[in-house]
Amino acid sequence: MTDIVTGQDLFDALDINSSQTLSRDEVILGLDKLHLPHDDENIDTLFAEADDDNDGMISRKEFISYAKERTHNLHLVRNIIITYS
Ligand SMILES: [Ca+2]
Repeated sequence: MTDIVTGQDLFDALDINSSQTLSRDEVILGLDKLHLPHDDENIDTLFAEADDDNDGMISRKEFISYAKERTHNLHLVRNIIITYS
């Protein structure tokens, strides 16, 4: 495994039905699948920060833009995934 997890990788892991958009339920299911802790506040924050057009879905473009701004946090998520997988 490499030391780099990209926003694309995380989007693909969360996009369970490969629709190229993430719904709130899909994000929750994806985080559950990855055994990542989350709560309503986390999800609210994610959508408030990432859903730029406020359509209730996070597109790949929105997610990648969000992820690029938060590379450090992605590395933390990656470490959590490795630790608990
Ligand atoms: Ca959106």
